[in-house]
Order: sequence, then structure tokens, then C-alpha cells
Amino acid sequence: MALKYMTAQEAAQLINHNDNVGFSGFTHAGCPKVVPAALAKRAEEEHAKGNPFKIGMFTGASTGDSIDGSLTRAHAIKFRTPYQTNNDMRKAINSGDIKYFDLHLSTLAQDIRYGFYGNVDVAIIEACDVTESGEIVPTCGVGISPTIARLAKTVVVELNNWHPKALRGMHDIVEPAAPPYRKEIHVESARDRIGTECIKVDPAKIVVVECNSPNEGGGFAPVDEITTRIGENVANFFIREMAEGRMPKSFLPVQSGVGNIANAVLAAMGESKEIPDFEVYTEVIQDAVIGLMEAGRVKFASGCSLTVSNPCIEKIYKNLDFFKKKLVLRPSEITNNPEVARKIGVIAINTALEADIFGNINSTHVTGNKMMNGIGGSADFTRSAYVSIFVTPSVAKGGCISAFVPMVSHHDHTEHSVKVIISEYGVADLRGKCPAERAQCIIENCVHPDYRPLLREYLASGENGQTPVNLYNAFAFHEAFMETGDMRSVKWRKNKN
Ligand code: 0RQ
Repeated sequence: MALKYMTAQEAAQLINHNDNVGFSGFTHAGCPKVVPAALAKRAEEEHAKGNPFKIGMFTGASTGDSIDGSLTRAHAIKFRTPYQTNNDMRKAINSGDIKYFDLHLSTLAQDIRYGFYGNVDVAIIEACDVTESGEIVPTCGVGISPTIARLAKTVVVELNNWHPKALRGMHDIVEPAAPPYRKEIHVESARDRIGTECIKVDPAKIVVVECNSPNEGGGFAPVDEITTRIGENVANFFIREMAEGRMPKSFLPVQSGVGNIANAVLAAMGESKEIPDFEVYTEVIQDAVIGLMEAGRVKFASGCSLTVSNPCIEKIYKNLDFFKKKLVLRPSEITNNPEVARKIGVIAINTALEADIFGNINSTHVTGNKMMNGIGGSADFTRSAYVSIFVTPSVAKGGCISAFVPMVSHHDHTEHSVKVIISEYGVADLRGKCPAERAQCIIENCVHPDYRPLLREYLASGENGQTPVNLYNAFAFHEAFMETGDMRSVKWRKNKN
């Protein structure tokens, strides 16, 4: 049957106040742009007429500014899940304007299928191709698209001609069955394909909006001295692990988080002559992976999105034959699936906002109350990895904040899942250590020299018991920062002696 074409403005009229809308993509990659922008305009117009207009939002992860930014600024969001990174949205979440619930990226698609969060009324899916039989070929990010497209009553396909139709074949689309009928996921290596090359829905529910909109990929900060040292420490840790027989000489697939630090760590691993060529099994494939692939260091990468800069995506598209043999893009419930991570022995490298000296990690909340981004996929991998590593610069904000504190102000990953912490100063290998030993190891290896004496004092002030915390002083660093803007001004409340 012939597909129905319309303008972005007409498509925006298909969405009503209180609808739940699912958006394709994962990070800025694969996100629709023109329909969300038209939807934001529609919300503003409705508000100007005195009508309420807010939607519930499901996405794969963070999105581009044309979704999260423009809908936030239009006050068009009732609730939002999961991960986000947009500055305007962050402010709206922290002021209570947007109800944000943060969850593991691997679980969102199945939670939606289980009906935990209500219906999906409309799905807006960016595609490089759509056929009259209802085949939708995603662009450079997949996220939760297969689920929202199948469940939605209306699927708006944003057919973005900026992306080549020849992307068909890069994706591996599959939706696991719901329990009690769930079967094993047969991904045994990053290269395995278990699904189809496109999403397929009833064509009668598709409307198509054509556009030609460039990707919204920003760049990465140049690698600096701190990130270089963190990267070198990670690489040296792996070299020791291989020498001591704890890591197979053929190496294991690598997952690395999002952002500048993760990008720099991968670059350092690629430069190390002693680390063999390796595979990547991750969620976001960043610029460094593509560079290493061209250099022959990364043999294959499985991910949910090409979260790369615009020059990098243009390079991939110019050389698609080469990259299609080395890349596969899957839905987030497969890339981040704990079953797969545990089975194939993923090495997980994620970034912490703060860690405490016992190895608990805060990835999400500044001073325990202000949401930064969200947990993303970090816990999907951390809990199930072969070895789970957190990296962080030892200090933030010019040294006024120590990334290592007596007690984290918010808990995302517990000491039970965190095996290794690495800063620019060194490596704290926490495996097999009791809490007191972990604390000493972190203080002596990872903490900035300005904060080492303070944290030694804190540890000495701890109560007897298996974990030597001192609850009177547990948040003294945070208190000092809130009062003076510098954690080094800490005053201990009560000492054991
Ligand atoms: O702020 O930009 O204003 O200077 O936090 O910190 O050091 O640039 O690091 O960009 O890698 O982000 C944890 C947020 C780190 C990210 C987090 C301030 C610091 C700076 C950013 P400025 P950096 P990154 C895969 C896995 C959770 C999800 C995850 C993240 C800004 O990695 O969101 O891992 N992780 N997903 O100054 C106050 C502290 C601070 C602090 C740093 N202790 N207190 N501010 N900052 N430490 C991805 C997905 O799941 C999609």
C-alpha cells in the first residue's frame, strides 16, 4: 500500500496533550529532529491559547537538542525517562518542572512492553529508508525503536535523506519475548547477529515526514594531561592483568561509557603496543573507536549508536562498505543486556561523578540532590562485567571538589559490584579487599594529594566495625563545599579520640 506523506507540522497535530510519545535514537544518534521541533512549536501555540499541552516521553537515552532542548523550553514534557544530558532539561528536572525517572537502559523497552508506564500513543522514528510493506531502516542509533514502533498506534517516520539508504544491513533488530517465554539471547561474540536488518510494522499506521537534517553530533574535548594519565593507567592495568594471567591474552570485548574521559581512555588503550587488537561490545560507539578501527586496533564494534562527531559520521558514510563489515547497531536491551555482558566477559569502563573510599559510586547526583545526567547503561554493565572499572579525575572544579569522599551523597553502584577504581594518580584494585583495606587502597592510589591527609584523618576517626565509617563526619566534605565552596575547608564534627 502507498505510504501517507505529510509535513512535520501536520504530524505534530497527530499528538495530543497527555499522549505518551516514544522517540527513536540513542544519544543524539538516530533521533528525529523536524517533528519534535514542530511539536515544541505546537505546544507553545497551545499554551498561548491557554490550553494545556504536555506529553510523556520515552527515549533510548539522551537525545539531541531538537528533542530534549526544544520540548523542555516549550514546557511540553510531563514526564521523561531514561538518561538525558541536556542543560535546559537538567535545570527543568532539578526545578521540578519535568518529572524524571531514571532507570537502567537495558530494562526500558521490556518495562514498556510489560505495561509499567502506560501506552505508547505515538512513536517518532528517524529512518534512512521506509518501504510500502512497513519496513523501517533506522539511521545511526537504535535505542528502543523496535518496541515503541510496534506498540504505538501511530508511527511517524522521519525519513531523513541526510543518512544514506545503504545503512540497511548495519542493524540487528530483535525484541526478546516476555517471560515466561523468554529464551537465551544467542549473542556469543560482538559479531553475532540474531535479528533482522530493519523494524517491521503495519504500514497502515505509518505516516512519513521527509527531511534532510544534519546529525547533531558535537565534538569531543581534546585529550588533556589528566585524561591522558587516566587512559595510561587503564592501559597499564590491563597489561598487568594479562601478564598475571587474569585476562585472556586474546583480550575481551570492551564497553566504555560516554564522554570525554571514556573517549580518551579508549584512545590510550589503542595506543598501547602491549594490548592486542580488541573488540568492542558497548552502547555508545564514540570517535575513538572509529579511529582505532581505521588503524586496525579495533577489530569489530557492536553498539546501540554511532555517537560520533559530524566529521566522523561523514567519514563513516563515505566509506560504508568498510565500516558495515565492522559495525553492528542493536537495540539497547541487547547491547546492554546483563546476560550477554556476563556471558561474553565484557570489560566495563565507566565514569564516576564521585566515589567513596569504600568503593561505592555516585554517577548521577551532585551533592545528592541535583541530577546530572542519569545512570544510563553504567549499571547494566558494571554488575555483570568480567571486571568493572570506574574512572574519574581525582578532583573537579579546580580542586575544590574531591571525587573521593567519605560517603557518596547518592548511591548508584555499590562496593559489591565495583572491582577497580582509576584516577590520574593510579589504580585502586579493590578485588578481595575488606572495606578498611579498600579505603586505604583508594586513598593511597587514587586520591589527590591535597585530600589524602584529610581522608586518612576521616578513616582514623571511623567507628569499630566491619566498615569503619564515622556517621558524624560522613558528609563533612559535602557540608564544607556547600558552606565555603571548597571541600578542603572540612571541619570534622566528632573524632573517636
Ligand atoms: O562539569 O562541564 O561544568 O566542568 O561534571 O564531568 O569530568 O567532564 O566527565 O563528561 O565524562 O561526565 C559521570 C557525568 C561524567 C558521565 C559523568 C562535573 C565536572 C563537569 C562532567 P563542567 P567530566 P564526563 C554510558 C554509561 C553516568 C552514565 C554512564 C555520566 C561535569 O560519565 O553521566 O556512565 N555517567 N553511562 O566538573 C560536582 C563532582 C563532580 C562534578 C565531575 N564530584 N561534583 N561536579 N563534575 N565530578 C553512556 C550511556 O549510558 C548513554
